[in-house]
Amino acid sequence: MPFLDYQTAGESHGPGVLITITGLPAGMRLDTDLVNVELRRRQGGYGRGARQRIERDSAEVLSGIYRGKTIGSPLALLIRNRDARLEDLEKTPPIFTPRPGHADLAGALKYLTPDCRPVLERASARETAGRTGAGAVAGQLLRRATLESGPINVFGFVRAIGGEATDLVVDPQRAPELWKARDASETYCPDPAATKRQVAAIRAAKIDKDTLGGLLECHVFNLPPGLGSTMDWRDKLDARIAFAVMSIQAIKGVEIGDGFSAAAARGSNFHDPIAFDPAKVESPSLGFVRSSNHAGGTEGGMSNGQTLVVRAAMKPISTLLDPLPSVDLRTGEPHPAAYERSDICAAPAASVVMQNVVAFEVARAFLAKFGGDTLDEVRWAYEAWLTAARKLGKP
Ligand code: EPS
Repeated sequence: MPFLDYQTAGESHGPGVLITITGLPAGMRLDTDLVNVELRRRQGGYGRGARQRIERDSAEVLSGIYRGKTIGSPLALLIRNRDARLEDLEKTPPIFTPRPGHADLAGALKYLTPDCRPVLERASARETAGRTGAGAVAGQLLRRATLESGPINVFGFVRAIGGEATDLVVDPQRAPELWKARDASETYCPDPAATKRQVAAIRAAKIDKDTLGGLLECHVFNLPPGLGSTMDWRDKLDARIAFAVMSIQAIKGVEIGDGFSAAAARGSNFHDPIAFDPAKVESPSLGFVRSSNHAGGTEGGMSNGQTLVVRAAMKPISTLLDPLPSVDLRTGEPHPAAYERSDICAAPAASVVMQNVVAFEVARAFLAKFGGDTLDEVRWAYEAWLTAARKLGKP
C-alpha cells in the first residue's frame, strides 16, 4: 500500500500546474467543485495583483477516477494557466537584476545563469495552486473517513496583516460561525473590525508603493490522539506540519500552540492539565479534556486529542514598485532590482494554502495509522481503534 504523497509541476507562466497524488484509497467520491472552491479562494483576498483577474483556476481530472470515485491509482489534476506566455520572448523578458527577498539571486548562482527568469518561474507562488488542490482532496478524504465520530476539519485564517491583528479566541463550538465570518472577510480574517484595519493597511502600503506580509493561523478540529509518531523523528506530526508550512512561499516562521512564547513560561503554567470527562468519551478526544491548550494539540510528535493550532509568519512580498538596490548579474554594476506585476499582500491567499498543506499532512498521518486499500477499510480501522481506545482503563 503506497504512502500518501504528492508532487506539483509547472511554471508560473507555463501552460499549467499539474498535481499528482499517490496513495489515495479507492472508493472515495471526489467532489471537484469543493476543490475548485479552495482554488478560487486562494486566488482572492484584498491586496492581490492583476494576475488573478486573468486566471480562473479550476481542476481538471486527468487520472485516478472511475465513475466519480478514486480507484487507488495516482490522481492527476491539471490547473490550466490563462496567462501562459513563458515561451513568448517579448512578454517574458529575462531578469538580470535580482529582487532582494525573492529566489532570484540564490537561484541564478545555483544554476549558473545571469537570467533569473527560469528560477523565478518555479519559485513563484503560482505553484501553491497545486498544493491547495492536493490539500483540498486530502481534506475531503479526512472528512469522509471520520464522518461517523466527528469529522476532522481544518480551518485556516488570517490573524494579522502588517501588524493589524485580531485577538479572536477560536472556539471549536463556534466553528461554523467563524467559517462564515472568514469567508465574508476581504482579508480572510473572521473579525470584521480587524478586517477593516487590515484592508486600510494594505491600501496604505499600495499608496506608498510598498508591500505587506502577515500572520496566518490554522486549527484542526476533531483530531484524534495518536496521529504522527514519537518512534521516528521523520514521522513526528508537528515536525511534518512545520516542514509543510515553512515550505510555502514567503513563510519565515512557524509555531505550534504557544510556540516561541513557551520559552519564557514555567512548566507549571505551560503544560495543559489532563482531566477525564465521561460525557465526551464518544468524541475524537475520547473524553480526555484539558483546561488549556498551550501545546497546540501535539505532545511527543503525536496529536493528543486537542485542537491542533499552527501559526505562520509571512514576510512582505519581495517585488517592490520602488525597487531596492541590487546588481546587474551581467556586469556586477549596481542597478535597482527588477519590477514586474505582483501582489501588494498575499497573506489571505497564503492562509488558504496553509489550511490545505496542513490538511494534507494530517491526512498522511491519518492513513499511516488507519490506511487501507479502500475508504471503507480506512473507516473501519478508525472506528475499531476508537472502540479499543475507549475501553482503556475500564475493567
Ligand atoms: C508571484 C508574482 C505574481 C503573483 C504570483 C506570484 O505573478 P505574476 O508575475 O504573473 O503577476 O500573482 O502568484 C500567482 C500567480 C498565484 O496564482 O498565486 C511571484 O513572483 O511569486
